Amino acid sequence: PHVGLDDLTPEEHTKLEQVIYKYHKVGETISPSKCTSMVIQHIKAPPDIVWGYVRAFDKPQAYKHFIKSCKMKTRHDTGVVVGSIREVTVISGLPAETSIERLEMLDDERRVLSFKVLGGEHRLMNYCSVTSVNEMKEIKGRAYTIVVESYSVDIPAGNTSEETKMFADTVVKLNLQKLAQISEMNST
Ligand code: A9S
Repeated sequence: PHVGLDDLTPEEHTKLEQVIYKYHKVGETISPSKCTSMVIQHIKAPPDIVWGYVRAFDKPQAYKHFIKSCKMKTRHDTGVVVGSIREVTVISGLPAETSIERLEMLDDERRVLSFKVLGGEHRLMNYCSVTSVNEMKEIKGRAYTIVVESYSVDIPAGNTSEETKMFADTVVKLNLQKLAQISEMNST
């Protein structure tokens, strides 16, 4: 189950072990109709800058590809809180139109966000992800960040677990690359 952990140094692995165990559900048994995975991204920027993009549940298009717009479906005057629901509209060319998503966790102290797909017109039903933004301290160096993103999703009828993982991993990887790009641009 140590998906995506190969790119970590032993020090990074030790530092992330707790977070991964606690928030990214490694080792949990899941139903055969679901697919899970984890993607890791190094970012040469301080975690606060990265977290600023990740925590903005009402502006996913800032760092996510494929999203044209986002509209909050819940009241806005208290700000975005756990339970807030957004509707994202997807760019053309994908087998998707919209997605309805609820904020499940927003922990500013540990920098962890989780959301869950409630519905919409697409094939990733019950998609649920956890994103943690982790500060890594280099000895005598600058702080950098490792983002860990894990998810689980229903395997759509007619697809295999491998196909589902390939598709969702690709989207997550592209999003985390864009997150790295804009964070690094913003911190130099
Ligand atoms: O939004 C994310 O963080 C991750 C994923 C995998 C999102 C996927 C997606 O938004 C599309 C990009 C539109 C692809 C959903 C929910 C369904 C898709 O088919």
